[in-house]
Amino acid sequence: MSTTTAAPAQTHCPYCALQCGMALTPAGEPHAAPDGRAPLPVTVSPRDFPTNAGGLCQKGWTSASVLTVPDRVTTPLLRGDDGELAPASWDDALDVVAAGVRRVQAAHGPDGVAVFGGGGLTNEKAYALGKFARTVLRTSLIDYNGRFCMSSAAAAGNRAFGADRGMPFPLTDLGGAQAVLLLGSNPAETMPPFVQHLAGAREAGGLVVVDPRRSATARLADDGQGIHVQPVPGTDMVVLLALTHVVVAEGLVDRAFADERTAGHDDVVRSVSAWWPERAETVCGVPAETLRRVARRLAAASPARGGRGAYVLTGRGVEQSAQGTATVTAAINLALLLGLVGRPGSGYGCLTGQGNGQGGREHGQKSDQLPGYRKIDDPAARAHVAAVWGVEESTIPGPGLPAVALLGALGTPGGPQALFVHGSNVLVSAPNADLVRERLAALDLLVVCDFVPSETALMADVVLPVTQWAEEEGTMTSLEGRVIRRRQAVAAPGQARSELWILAELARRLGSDVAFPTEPAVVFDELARASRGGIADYSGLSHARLDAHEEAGGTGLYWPCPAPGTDGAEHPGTPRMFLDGFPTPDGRARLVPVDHAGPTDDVRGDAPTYLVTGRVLQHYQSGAQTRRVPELDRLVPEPYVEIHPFLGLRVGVADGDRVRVTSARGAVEAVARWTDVVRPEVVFMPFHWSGPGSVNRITSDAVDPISSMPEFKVCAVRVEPVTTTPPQAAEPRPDTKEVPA
Ligand SMILES: Nc1nc2c(c(=O)[nH]1)N[C@H]1C(S)=C(S)[C@@H](COP(=O)(O)OP(=O)(O)OC[C@H]3O[C@@H](n4cnc5c(=O)[nH]c(N)nc54)[C@H](O)[C@@H]3O)O[C@H]1N2
Ligand SMILES: Nc1nc2c(c(=O)[nH]1)N[C@H]1C(S)=C(S)[C@@H](COP(=O)(O)OP(=O)(O)OC[C@H]3O[C@@H](n4cnc5c(=O)[nH]c(N)nc54)[C@H](O)[C@@H]3O)O[C@H]1N2
Ligand code: SF4
Ligand SMILES: [Mo]
Repeated sequence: MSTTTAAPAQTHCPYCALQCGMALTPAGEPHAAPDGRAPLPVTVSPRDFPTNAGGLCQKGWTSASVLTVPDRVTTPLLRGDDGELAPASWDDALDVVAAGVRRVQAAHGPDGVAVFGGGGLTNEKAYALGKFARTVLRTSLIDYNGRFCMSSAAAAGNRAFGADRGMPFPLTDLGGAQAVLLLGSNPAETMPPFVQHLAGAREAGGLVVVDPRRSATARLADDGQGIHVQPVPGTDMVVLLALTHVVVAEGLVDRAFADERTAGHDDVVRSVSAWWPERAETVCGVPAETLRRVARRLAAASPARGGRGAYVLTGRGVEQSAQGTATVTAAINLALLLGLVGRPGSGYGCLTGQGNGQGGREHGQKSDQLPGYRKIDDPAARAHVAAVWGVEESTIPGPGLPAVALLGALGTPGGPQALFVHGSNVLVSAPNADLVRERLAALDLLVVCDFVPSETALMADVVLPVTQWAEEEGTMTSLEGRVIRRRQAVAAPGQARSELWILAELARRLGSDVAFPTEPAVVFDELARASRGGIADYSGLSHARLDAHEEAGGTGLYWPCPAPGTDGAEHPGTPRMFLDGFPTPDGRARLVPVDHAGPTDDVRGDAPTYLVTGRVLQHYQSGAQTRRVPELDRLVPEPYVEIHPFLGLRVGVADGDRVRVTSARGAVEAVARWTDVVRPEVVFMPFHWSGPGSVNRITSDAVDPISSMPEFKVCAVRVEPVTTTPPQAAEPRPDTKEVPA
């Protein structure tokens, strides 16, 4: 691997939405790696960027390892007649893909081909992918893994505020708060450098963490000063309704704010009247006194009561639920009634997860969306984007299917028979994953773009090798809506190519006359034009402006950042949204009454225990990247089940035993870890592995009716010792197959 420049590249971490600043110094001399592995092409060092302030987590520190993993995909792979994947030339591979698309679409029409994108793609790639689907494939069927990630918070934010920017304020604002209510989020493991921004609230005794586990983050609040609220899984709605009840009953509502800046106050007040804390306690298991204490502490921090400010933040623990949109709405209602939104020093935010989870949901890879966070069924939006793309408005398809429904339709009669996957490992990360395996196997053509042979890639007919973060230019949008530059430090190995090039080549082969530029800066300019006038307006931004801004000491610019108006002045970007009003028709935020329904797959006689799922510090998502980093793999090499000793004793599972966890969808097996961080009626499993302990084989694919987000977090299971031989997977796991070099 050769280096393209000797100066350190000022860029950001490849993984999560915190987008910690890092510098990549190309190794002048081959840089020795531990364990006799291939030399690392770059050295990672943290930068002093506002989100991380010089910190990185273990994943960030070791991220360069993924550049040179031994099984990196460096040539296109085609599945041969012998059923094995074998190296092929780009020409042959792309010809096979183009011929497959033509064959499938001739028989099944444009929707015979579907596309699945990812929240890790740069803004440029996400934009190009949405454009490719709509203009070249002309399919309505495109969606992405962001549907798994924050779609409920997005839906609730759009409904309440008229816009969805995960955090409509800079992360560093949190530092000044007197109270932070963190629901279903474990940043101490999922965004470690984020924790420093909670220091102010902690010192003020105002950090409140709501999690059925005493997570690493909950422990930060468990020191007698903060509060750890430990509800029964799936009952956050009840916690929030009770908190709101107390705020109303004790006269803590910010009436001036509610009157001036919100609509729907009376309905919401009525809707919480039946949720007095003692009643809530019987459902959510949180002592009534704790609920009162939390409500009072939040209110005391609110500007209306002279406090220093308070934030309500949500994570996947409350969002990945069939009532996720409603639960986030309840959190927003609470924040609005306390007067916390749209004023400096307070706010509601969602901790968006993936590296470009924010930008990835703005540029048109969502089934119902066009660039600029526009709706695909809005005639004005269609006309605007059609003009930028140079196509007839009528040729842009309408809304397609959201992720779970899309995956469920693959290979069915009338469903899509071909699928492109860009940046997701659905075989491990989608709910009810054994069904997803069946659906992928039923496809006529599966094309996966990746830089590692993920479990999903190993099922493909064609694998196309792509560049990864240190090998490419582009932009990402952090969880705060800050648009930042990803910069190239090294050349890509072998024949790996950018997806921008792949899409352009396919467009040409498929006879499209729509332009697909391959220079990221040029793609960005087009994206900016397409977004102009939309909610997520990037039209005042360009790579050149972002670079110049950074050279002058800046740290990225926030959308909306419209193009200069008649006065020619550059827009400074919008660090804090909603200060002057909400982008709703009447400028007011909407309070929407919601009520508790409970998990779709709730506990019962034969499945009396809750299974909750989530993450560990060392692994990222489906583990496709971090399981290949020896330092991380060594620390957490296999799936496990957190189980309370009381439950362990009752069902006969000792610490270290193999345990079987069975849901209505099937069974998985893993090692039991006795711990009192979980409630006794709850077991917890991280989802980072394939194989017999791959928890998504048993999670529920029930979805939220508004956001279509799956209910990953809570389902009902039976827990028992493994006394018989482990149930074998129906077929050898693809991760055990040999990968050609
Ligand atoms: N190490 C690591 N960091 C990551 C990632 C990763 O895979 N690994 N992924 C990134 C991405 S894409 C995302 S989306 C974020 C996710 O970041 P988080 O939302 O922080 O992560 P999770 O572990 O999925 O869930 C958070 C917590 O929800 C709790 N929980 C489960 N059920 C419930 C419930 O019913 N109610 C409540 N209140 N809590 C519940 C779990 O116990 C867990 O502690 O992390 C990002 N950062
Ligand atoms: N049980 C359970 N399941 C969950 C969750 C949970 O909390 N519990 N969380 C859900 C959430 S929030 C998320 S975000 C999903 C994430 O799960 P996935 O969608 O599977 O995400 P990753 O594991 O990050 O997979 C990304 C894949 O794309 C590749 N990749 C990375 N960058 C690029 C790129 O630029 N181009 C291309 N073509 N490929 C790239 C990586 O190598 C990897 O193979 O999992 C969801 N699944
Ligand atoms: S917190 Fe997120 S962005 Fe920061 S180093 Fe870790 S994985 Fe990377
Ligand atoms: Mo996510």
